[in-house]
Amino acid sequence: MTLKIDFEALKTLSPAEIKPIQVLDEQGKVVAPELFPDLSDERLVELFKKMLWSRILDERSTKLNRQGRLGFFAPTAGEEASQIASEFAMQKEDFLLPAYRDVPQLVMHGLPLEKAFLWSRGHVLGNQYPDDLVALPPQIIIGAQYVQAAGVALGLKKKGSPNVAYTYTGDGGTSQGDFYEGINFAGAFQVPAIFVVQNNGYAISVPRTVQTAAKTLAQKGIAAGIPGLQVDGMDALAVYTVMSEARKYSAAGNGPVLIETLTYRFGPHTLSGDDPHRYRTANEENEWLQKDPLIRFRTYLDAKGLWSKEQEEDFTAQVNEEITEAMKKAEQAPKQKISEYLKNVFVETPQALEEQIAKFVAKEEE
Ligand SMILES: Cc1ncc(C[n+]2csc(CCOP(=O)(O)OP(=O)(O)O)c2C)c(N)n1
Repeated sequence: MTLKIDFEALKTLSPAEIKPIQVLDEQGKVVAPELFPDLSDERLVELFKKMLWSRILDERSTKLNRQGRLGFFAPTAGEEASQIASEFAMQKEDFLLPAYRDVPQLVMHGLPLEKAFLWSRGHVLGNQYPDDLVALPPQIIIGAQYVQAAGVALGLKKKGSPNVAYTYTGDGGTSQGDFYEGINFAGAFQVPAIFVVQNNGYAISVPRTVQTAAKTLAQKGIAAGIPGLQVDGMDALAVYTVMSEARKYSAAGNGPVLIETLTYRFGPHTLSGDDPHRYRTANEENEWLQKDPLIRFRTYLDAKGLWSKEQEEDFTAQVNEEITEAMKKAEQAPKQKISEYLKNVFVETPQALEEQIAKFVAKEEE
Protein backbone atom coordinates (compact mmCIF):
# COMPACT_ATOMS: atom_id res chain seq x y z
CA MET A 1 0.00 0.00 0.00
CA THR A 2 1.50 3.33 -1.03
CA LEU A 3 0.17 6.38 0.73
CA LYS A 4 0.61 10.09 0.06
CA ILE A 5 0.84 10.73 3.80
CA ASP A 6 3.23 9.05 6.27
CA PHE A 7 0.80 8.35 9.12
CA GLU A 8 3.34 6.46 11.22
CA ALA A 9 5.57 9.56 11.28
CA LEU A 10 2.60 11.65 12.45
CA LYS A 11 2.34 9.59 15.64
CA THR A 12 5.40 11.27 17.11
CA LEU A 13 5.17 14.87 15.85
CA SER A 14 5.67 17.67 18.35
CA PRO A 15 2.89 20.30 18.50
CA ALA A 16 5.14 22.87 16.77
CA GLU A 17 5.55 20.54 13.77
CA ILE A 18 1.80 20.24 13.11
CA LYS A 19 0.91 22.38 10.07
CA PRO A 20 -2.35 22.40 8.10
CA ILE A 21 -2.20 20.46 4.83
CA GLN A 22 -3.40 22.46 1.80
CA VAL A 23 -3.80 21.54 -1.87
CA LEU A 24 -5.69 24.57 -3.27
CA ASP A 25 -4.76 28.03 -2.05
CA GLU A 26 -7.28 30.85 -1.59
CA GLN A 27 -6.94 31.84 -5.26
CA GLY A 28 -7.84 28.31 -6.39
CA LYS A 29 -4.24 27.44 -7.43
CA VAL A 30 -2.75 24.00 -6.75
CA VAL A 31 0.07 24.42 -4.22
CA ALA A 32 0.79 20.76 -3.46
CA PRO A 33 0.48 18.69 -6.67
CA GLU A 34 1.81 15.59 -4.90
CA LEU A 35 -1.27 15.65 -2.67
CA PHE A 36 -3.78 16.26 -5.47
CA PRO A 37 -6.59 13.69 -5.04
CA ASP A 38 -6.99 10.68 -7.34
CA LEU A 39 -10.25 11.96 -8.82
CA SER A 40 -11.27 12.24 -12.49
CA ASP A 41 -12.62 15.54 -13.83
CA GLU A 42 -16.16 14.11 -13.59
CA ARG A 43 -15.67 13.18 -9.93
CA LEU A 44 -14.23 16.63 -9.16
CA VAL A 45 -17.36 18.22 -10.62
CA GLU A 46 -19.51 15.76 -8.67
CA LEU A 47 -17.75 16.79 -5.45
CA PHE A 48 -18.35 20.47 -6.21
CA LYS A 49 -22.04 19.79 -6.94
CA LYS A 50 -22.44 18.05 -3.57
CA MET A 51 -20.93 21.09 -1.85
CA LEU A 52 -23.26 23.41 -3.74
CA TRP A 53 -26.18 21.14 -2.84
CA SER A 54 -25.20 21.46 0.82
CA ARG A 55 -25.02 25.28 0.61
CA ILE A 56 -28.47 25.43 -1.01
CA LEU A 57 -29.84 23.02 1.60
CA ASP A 58 -28.46 25.28 4.32
CA GLU A 59 -30.14 28.38 2.84
CA ARG A 60 -33.46 26.62 2.32
CA SER A 61 -33.41 24.96 5.76
CA THR A 62 -32.85 28.35 7.36
CA LYS A 63 -35.93 29.74 5.59
CA LEU A 64 -38.01 26.65 6.37
CA ASN A 65 -37.05 26.96 10.02
CA ARG A 66 -38.05 30.64 10.06
CA GLN A 67 -41.40 29.67 8.53
CA GLY A 68 -41.93 27.17 11.37
CA ARG A 69 -41.79 24.21 8.98
CA LEU A 70 -38.53 22.81 10.41
CA GLY A 71 -37.48 22.43 14.03
CA PHE A 72 -33.88 22.08 15.21
CA PHE A 73 -31.31 23.27 12.67
CA ALA A 74 -27.55 23.80 12.97
CA PRO A 75 -26.28 25.84 9.98
CA THR A 76 -23.51 24.35 7.84
CA ALA A 77 -22.51 27.14 5.39
CA GLY A 78 -18.72 27.53 5.41
CA GLU A 79 -18.12 23.92 6.50
CA GLU A 80 -18.80 22.26 3.12
CA ALA A 81 -15.21 21.28 2.39
CA SER A 82 -14.83 19.75 5.83
CA GLN A 83 -18.16 17.91 5.74
CA ILE A 84 -18.81 17.04 2.11
CA ALA A 85 -15.26 16.29 0.94
CA SER A 86 -14.70 14.02 3.95
CA GLU A 87 -17.95 12.13 3.28
CA PHE A 88 -17.05 11.94 -0.43
CA ALA A 89 -13.94 9.93 0.49
CA MET A 90 -15.91 7.25 2.33
CA GLN A 91 -17.74 4.12 1.20
CA LYS A 92 -21.44 3.33 1.59
CA GLU A 93 -20.60 0.39 3.88
CA ASP A 94 -18.45 2.54 6.21
CA PHE A 95 -20.23 3.29 9.48
CA LEU A 96 -21.13 6.97 9.96
CA LEU A 97 -21.72 8.42 13.45
CA PRO A 98 -22.68 12.06 12.83
CA ALA A 99 -23.18 14.96 15.23
CA TYR A 100 -26.14 17.37 14.98
CA ARG A 101 -24.39 19.59 12.38
CA ASP A 102 -23.56 16.63 10.12
CA VAL A 103 -26.93 16.10 8.47
CA PRO A 104 -25.52 16.76 4.94
CA GLN A 105 -23.09 13.83 5.29
CA LEU A 106 -25.91 11.64 6.57
CA VAL A 107 -28.11 12.45 3.56
CA MET A 108 -25.16 11.85 1.24
CA HIS A 109 -24.58 8.54 2.99
CA GLY A 110 -28.15 7.46 2.15
CA LEU A 111 -30.72 9.06 4.46
CA PRO A 112 -33.68 10.27 2.37
CA LEU A 113 -33.90 14.06 2.72
CA GLU A 114 -37.50 13.96 3.96
CA LYS A 115 -36.29 11.81 6.86
CA ALA A 116 -33.68 14.43 7.75
CA PHE A 117 -36.48 17.02 7.80
CA LEU A 118 -38.59 14.73 10.00
CA TRP A 119 -35.65 14.34 12.40
CA SER A 120 -35.42 18.12 12.60
CA ARG A 121 -39.13 18.21 13.46
CA GLY A 122 -38.62 15.65 16.24
CA HIS A 123 -40.69 13.05 14.41
CA VAL A 124 -40.08 9.39 15.23
CA LEU A 125 -40.10 8.48 11.51
CA GLY A 126 -36.97 10.62 11.13
CA ASN A 127 -35.10 8.01 13.17
CA GLN A 128 -36.30 4.96 11.24
CA TYR A 129 -33.59 4.30 8.68
CA PRO A 130 -33.48 2.36 5.40
CA ASP A 131 -32.03 -1.14 5.97
CA ASP A 132 -28.96 -0.43 3.86
CA LEU A 133 -28.02 2.84 5.60
CA VAL A 134 -24.93 2.21 7.74
CA ALA A 135 -25.24 5.07 10.20
CA LEU A 136 -26.65 6.17 13.54
CA PRO A 137 -28.93 9.21 13.96
CA PRO A 138 -27.18 12.56 14.62
CA GLN A 139 -25.86 12.80 18.17
CA ILE A 140 -26.76 15.88 20.22
CA ILE A 141 -24.64 14.88 23.24
CA ILE A 142 -21.24 16.26 22.27
CA GLY A 143 -18.35 13.82 22.61
CA ALA A 144 -20.62 10.78 23.02
CA GLN A 145 -20.34 9.78 19.38
CA TYR A 146 -16.56 9.35 19.84
CA VAL A 147 -17.10 6.61 22.42
CA GLN A 148 -19.75 4.98 20.24
CA ALA A 149 -17.50 5.17 17.16
CA ALA A 150 -14.66 3.46 19.05
CA GLY A 151 -17.08 0.67 20.02
CA VAL A 152 -18.50 0.32 16.52
CA ALA A 153 -14.96 0.19 15.11
CA LEU A 154 -14.03 -2.56 17.58
CA GLY A 155 -17.07 -4.48 16.35
CA LEU A 156 -15.92 -4.05 12.73
CA LYS A 157 -12.45 -5.29 13.65
CA LYS A 158 -13.80 -8.36 15.46
CA LYS A 159 -15.99 -9.19 12.47
CA GLY A 160 -13.01 -8.89 10.12
CA SER A 161 -14.87 -6.21 8.17
CA PRO A 162 -12.97 -4.27 5.46
CA ASN A 163 -14.80 -1.08 6.52
CA VAL A 164 -14.17 1.72 8.98
CA ALA A 165 -16.28 3.74 11.43
CA TYR A 166 -16.04 7.52 11.13
CA THR A 167 -17.39 10.27 13.29
CA TYR A 168 -17.41 14.03 13.72
CA THR A 169 -17.23 16.43 16.61
CA GLY A 170 -16.45 20.12 16.94
CA ASP A 171 -13.55 21.85 18.70
CA GLY A 172 -15.76 22.13 21.80
CA GLY A 173 -16.33 18.39 21.70
CA THR A 174 -12.61 17.79 22.25
CA SER A 175 -12.93 19.35 25.73
CA GLN A 176 -15.31 16.56 26.76
CA GLY A 177 -14.24 13.52 28.77
CA ASP A 178 -15.91 11.23 26.24
CA PHE A 179 -13.61 12.52 23.52
CA TYR A 180 -10.47 11.38 25.39
CA GLU A 181 -12.06 8.10 26.40
CA GLY A 182 -13.06 7.38 22.80
CA ILE A 183 -9.70 8.10 21.20
CA ASN A 184 -7.75 6.38 23.97
CA PHE A 185 -9.83 3.22 23.60
CA ALA A 186 -9.52 3.33 19.81
CA GLY A 187 -5.73 3.70 20.07
CA ALA A 188 -5.39 0.98 22.69
CA PHE A 189 -7.42 -1.50 20.62
CA GLN A 190 -6.07 -0.29 17.24
CA VAL A 191 -9.56 -0.13 15.74
CA PRO A 192 -10.50 1.08 12.25
CA ALA A 193 -11.92 4.49 13.22
CA ILE A 194 -11.52 7.94 11.67
CA PHE A 195 -12.17 10.79 14.07
CA VAL A 196 -12.87 14.15 12.46
CA VAL A 197 -12.64 17.28 14.61
CA GLN A 198 -14.31 20.14 12.79
CA ASN A 199 -12.58 23.10 14.39
CA ASN A 200 -14.83 26.04 13.51
CA GLY A 201 -13.27 28.16 16.23
CA TYR A 202 -16.15 28.22 18.70
CA ALA A 203 -18.15 26.00 21.03
CA ILE A 204 -21.30 28.09 20.67
CA SER A 205 -19.79 31.40 21.92
CA VAL A 206 -16.63 30.07 23.61
CA PRO A 207 -13.47 30.58 21.49
CA ARG A 208 -11.20 27.61 20.99
CA THR A 209 -8.29 29.25 22.85
CA VAL A 210 -10.43 29.45 25.99
CA GLN A 211 -11.54 25.81 25.76
CA THR A 212 -8.06 24.28 25.86
CA ALA A 213 -4.43 25.29 26.37
CA ALA A 214 -3.37 22.81 23.67
CA LYS A 215 -1.87 24.53 20.60
CA THR A 216 -3.70 22.23 18.17
CA LEU A 217 -6.49 19.69 18.50
CA ALA A 218 -4.64 17.24 16.22
CA GLN A 219 -2.02 16.72 18.95
CA LYS A 220 -4.69 15.25 21.20
CA GLY A 221 -4.70 12.25 18.86
CA ILE A 222 -0.93 11.93 19.18
CA ALA A 223 -1.34 11.82 22.98
CA ALA A 224 -3.49 8.73 22.47
CA GLY A 225 -0.82 7.15 20.25
CA ILE A 226 -2.74 7.69 17.03
CA PRO A 227 -1.74 9.80 14.03
CA GLY A 228 -3.17 13.31 14.32
CA LEU A 229 -3.06 15.85 11.52
CA GLN A 230 -4.41 19.26 10.60
CA VAL A 231 -5.93 20.14 7.26
CA ASP A 232 -7.16 23.39 5.72
CA GLY A 233 -10.85 22.77 6.26
CA MET A 234 -11.85 25.32 3.60
CA ASP A 235 -9.98 23.34 0.93
CA ALA A 236 -12.10 20.48 -0.42
CA LEU A 237 -9.21 18.83 -2.27
CA ALA A 238 -6.99 18.74 0.80
CA VAL A 239 -9.79 17.36 2.97
CA TYR A 240 -10.58 14.69 0.38
CA THR A 241 -6.95 13.56 0.12
CA VAL A 242 -6.42 13.44 3.86
CA MET A 243 -9.66 11.58 4.49
CA SER A 244 -9.23 9.01 1.72
CA GLU A 245 -5.61 8.35 2.71
CA ALA A 246 -6.65 8.00 6.36
CA ARG A 247 -9.39 5.59 5.28
CA LYS A 248 -6.91 3.41 3.36
CA TYR A 249 -4.49 3.40 6.28
CA SER A 250 -7.13 2.56 8.87
CA ALA A 251 -9.00 -0.04 6.77
CA ALA A 252 -5.65 -1.83 6.21
CA GLY A 253 -5.52 -2.62 9.94
CA ASN A 254 -3.18 0.16 11.08
CA GLY A 255 -5.54 1.61 13.71
CA PRO A 256 -7.37 4.93 14.00
CA VAL A 257 -6.56 8.42 12.66
CA LEU A 258 -7.60 11.83 13.99
CA ILE A 259 -8.09 14.70 11.53
CA GLU A 260 -8.52 18.32 12.63
CA THR A 261 -10.17 20.43 9.90
CA LEU A 262 -9.67 24.20 10.26
CA THR A 263 -13.01 25.63 9.25
CA TYR A 264 -15.66 28.24 10.09
CA ARG A 265 -19.42 28.40 10.28
CA PHE A 266 -20.65 31.50 8.52
CA GLY A 267 -23.97 31.49 10.39
CA PRO A 268 -25.05 31.13 14.01
CA HIS A 269 -24.43 28.01 16.12
CA THR A 270 -28.06 26.92 15.69
CA LEU A 271 -31.25 28.74 14.81
CA SER A 272 -32.44 28.43 18.41
CA GLY A 273 -31.48 31.99 19.39
CA ASP A 274 -27.68 32.27 18.98
CA ASP A 275 -26.36 35.66 17.78
CA PRO A 276 -22.71 35.27 16.64
CA HIS A 277 -22.26 39.06 16.42
CA ARG A 278 -22.17 39.13 20.21
CA TYR A 279 -18.94 37.13 20.30
CA ARG A 280 -17.31 37.51 16.83
CA THR A 281 -16.06 40.63 15.07
CA ALA A 282 -17.15 41.61 11.55
CA ASN A 283 -13.45 41.63 10.59
CA GLU A 284 -12.99 38.03 11.61
CA GLU A 285 -16.13 36.96 9.75
CA ASN A 286 -15.00 38.80 6.61
CA GLU A 287 -11.60 37.16 6.72
CA TRP A 288 -13.20 33.71 6.75
CA LEU A 289 -15.69 34.63 4.04
CA GLN A 290 -12.66 35.19 1.76
CA LYS A 291 -11.78 31.52 2.31
CA ASP A 292 -15.23 30.29 1.20
CA PRO A 293 -14.68 26.65 0.13
CA LEU A 294 -17.14 26.91 -2.74
CA ILE A 295 -15.59 30.01 -4.29
CA ARG A 296 -12.10 28.52 -4.09
CA PHE A 297 -13.11 25.23 -5.69
CA ARG A 298 -15.32 26.93 -8.29
CA THR A 299 -12.39 29.16 -9.34
CA TYR A 300 -10.28 26.06 -9.88
CA LEU A 301 -12.97 24.26 -11.92
CA ASP A 302 -13.75 27.42 -13.93
CA ALA A 303 -10.10 27.80 -14.92
CA LYS A 304 -10.13 24.18 -16.15
CA GLY A 305 -13.33 24.74 -18.16
CA LEU A 306 -15.16 22.18 -16.01
CA TRP A 307 -17.93 24.39 -14.60
CA SER A 308 -20.03 27.29 -15.89
CA LYS A 309 -22.63 29.80 -14.75
CA GLU A 310 -25.30 28.00 -16.78
CA GLN A 311 -24.49 24.65 -15.18
CA GLU A 312 -24.70 26.29 -11.77
CA GLU A 313 -28.11 27.83 -12.54
CA ASP A 314 -29.56 24.56 -13.83
CA PHE A 315 -28.20 22.58 -10.91
CA THR A 316 -29.45 25.14 -8.36
CA ALA A 317 -32.99 24.99 -9.82
CA GLN A 318 -32.91 21.18 -9.71
CA VAL A 319 -31.77 21.09 -6.07
CA ASN A 320 -34.41 23.61 -5.04
CA GLU A 321 -37.05 21.43 -6.66
CA GLU A 322 -35.78 18.33 -4.82
CA ILE A 323 -35.85 20.17 -1.50
CA THR A 324 -39.40 21.37 -2.10
CA GLU A 325 -40.50 17.80 -2.87
CA ALA A 326 -38.76 16.38 0.21
CA MET A 327 -40.39 19.01 2.44
CA LYS A 328 -43.81 18.18 0.98
CA LYS A 329 -43.25 14.49 1.77
CA ALA A 330 -42.15 15.32 5.34
CA GLU A 331 -45.27 17.42 5.83
CA GLN A 332 -47.45 14.53 4.70
CA ALA A 333 -46.17 12.28 7.50
CA PRO A 334 -48.86 11.39 10.08
CA LYS A 335 -48.94 13.70 13.08
CA GLN A 336 -46.52 12.52 15.76
CA LYS A 337 -48.21 10.66 18.62
CA ILE A 338 -46.50 10.33 21.98
CA SER A 339 -47.57 6.68 22.16
CA GLU A 340 -45.77 5.97 18.87
CA TYR A 341 -42.69 7.69 20.17
CA LEU A 342 -42.63 5.59 23.34
CA LYS A 343 -43.07 2.37 21.39
CA ASN A 344 -39.70 2.95 19.75
CA VAL A 345 -37.61 3.14 22.92
CA PHE A 346 -37.03 -0.61 23.53
CA VAL A 347 -37.14 -3.73 21.37
CA GLU A 348 -39.11 -5.46 24.16
CA THR A 349 -41.23 -2.87 25.94
CA PRO A 350 -40.95 -3.04 29.77
CA GLN A 351 -44.18 -3.15 31.77
CA ALA A 352 -43.87 0.39 33.19
CA LEU A 353 -43.61 1.76 29.68
CA GLU A 354 -46.50 -0.44 28.47
CA GLU A 355 -48.65 1.30 31.09
CA GLN A 356 -47.56 4.75 29.93
CA ILE A 357 -48.21 3.83 26.31
CA ALA A 358 -51.71 2.60 27.20
CA LYS A 359 -52.40 5.90 29.00
CA PHE A 360 -51.30 7.97 26.00
CA VAL A 361 -53.23 5.78 23.54
CA ALA A 362 -56.39 6.36 25.63
CA LYS A 363 -55.75 10.14 25.65
CA GLU A 364 -55.04 10.22 21.91
CA GLU A 365 -58.33 8.40 21.23
CA GLU A 366 -60.36 10.93 23.25
C1 LIG B 1 -22.47 16.69 26.83
C2 LIG B 1 -23.03 17.98 26.33
N1 LIG B 1 -22.74 19.13 27.00
C3 LIG B 1 -23.23 20.32 26.57
C4 LIG B 1 -24.05 20.37 25.47
C5 LIG B 1 -24.60 21.70 24.98
N2 LIG B 1 -23.92 22.08 23.73
C6 LIG B 1 -24.51 21.90 22.55
S1 LIG B 1 -23.53 22.34 21.29
C7 LIG B 1 -22.29 22.83 22.31
C8 LIG B 1 -21.01 23.38 21.75
C9 LIG B 1 -20.38 22.45 20.76
O1 LIG B 1 -19.31 23.07 20.11
P1 LIG B 1 -18.39 22.28 19.13
O2 LIG B 1 -18.08 20.91 19.67
O3 LIG B 1 -17.24 23.15 18.81
O4 LIG B 1 -19.30 22.00 17.85
P2 LIG B 1 -19.94 22.97 16.78
O5 LIG B 1 -21.40 23.10 17.17
O6 LIG B 1 -19.22 24.26 16.80
O7 LIG B 1 -19.85 22.28 15.45
C10 LIG B 1 -22.66 22.63 23.64
C11 LIG B 1 -21.81 22.96 24.79
C12 LIG B 1 -24.32 19.14 24.79
N3 LIG B 1 -25.07 19.09 23.69
N4 LIG B 1 -23.79 17.98 25.24
